[in-house]
Amino acid sequence: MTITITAFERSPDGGQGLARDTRVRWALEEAGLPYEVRLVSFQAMKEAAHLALHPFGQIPTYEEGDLVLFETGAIVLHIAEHHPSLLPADANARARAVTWMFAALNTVEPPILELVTARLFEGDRPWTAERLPLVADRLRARLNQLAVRLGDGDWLDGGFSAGDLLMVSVLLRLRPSGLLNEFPGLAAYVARGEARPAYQRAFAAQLAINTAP
Ligand SMILES: N[C@@H](CCC(=O)N[C@@H](CS)C(=O)NCC(=O)O)C(=O)O
Repeated sequence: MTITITAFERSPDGGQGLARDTRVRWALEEAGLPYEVRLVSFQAMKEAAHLALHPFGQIPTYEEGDLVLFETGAIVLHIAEHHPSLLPADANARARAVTWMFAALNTVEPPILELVTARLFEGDRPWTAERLPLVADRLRARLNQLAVRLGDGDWLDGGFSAGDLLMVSVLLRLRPSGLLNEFPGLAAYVARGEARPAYQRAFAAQLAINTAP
C-alpha cells in the first residue's frame, strides 16, 4: 500500500532537517518502507483539503490506504508497531521505548521549543534579554537530567529504538542555538543518530527538495 506524507514545499530552515517530516522520513527509512511526498505551501496547509487531513493545518501528515494520521509521535509509533526495527519484541522493553517517545515529545521538546520561540520569534521584544537566560537555564536543567540518564550508553535503553529516533530529532532542533555543545554526551548521542544510514537518506531527501531550483 502506498504511503504518502506531506512536507513543506520550502522549509523555513532551508533544508537543515529540522522540519518534522524528517523524523517521519527517518522512521520510514529505518523500517525500509518506500514512501511518496506531497509538498504543500503555507497557504495550502490552511485550506480545506489539507485541514481534512490535519486539523491544525500543519505538516507532516501520513496517508496509507484509508488511514490518515497527523502528529509525528502517532505516525512514528504506527510505523514502529508494524515494523520490527524500531521497537523491541520484549513487552517491557517495548513499553520503555514508547515511554522515551513520550518523553522526547512531552518533556524534552517543549523547553526546546520555548528556547526557539524566545530566540527566533521574540528576539526583538524588549523583555527578551531578561527572559532568554531563564528559558535557557530551564532547558539546561532538563538536558542535564537527560545526559545523566544516558550516561555512557549509546542509546537510551539498550538498542536503538523509536524513542531514540524522536529524542535525537528533538535535540537536533537545539543545534542552531549552540546549547547542545554544552552537553558533549548528548552531542555525541545526536551524532550517532545522524550517522545512521536511514537518517542520512531521510536528511538527503528533504535537503534535495529544499535546495532544488
Ligand atoms: N506536534 C506536531 C507539530 C507539527 C508542527 O509544528 N509542524 C510544523 C512544521 S515542523 C508546521 O507545520 N508549522 C507550520 C504551522 O504551524 O503553520 C507534530 O509533532 O506533528
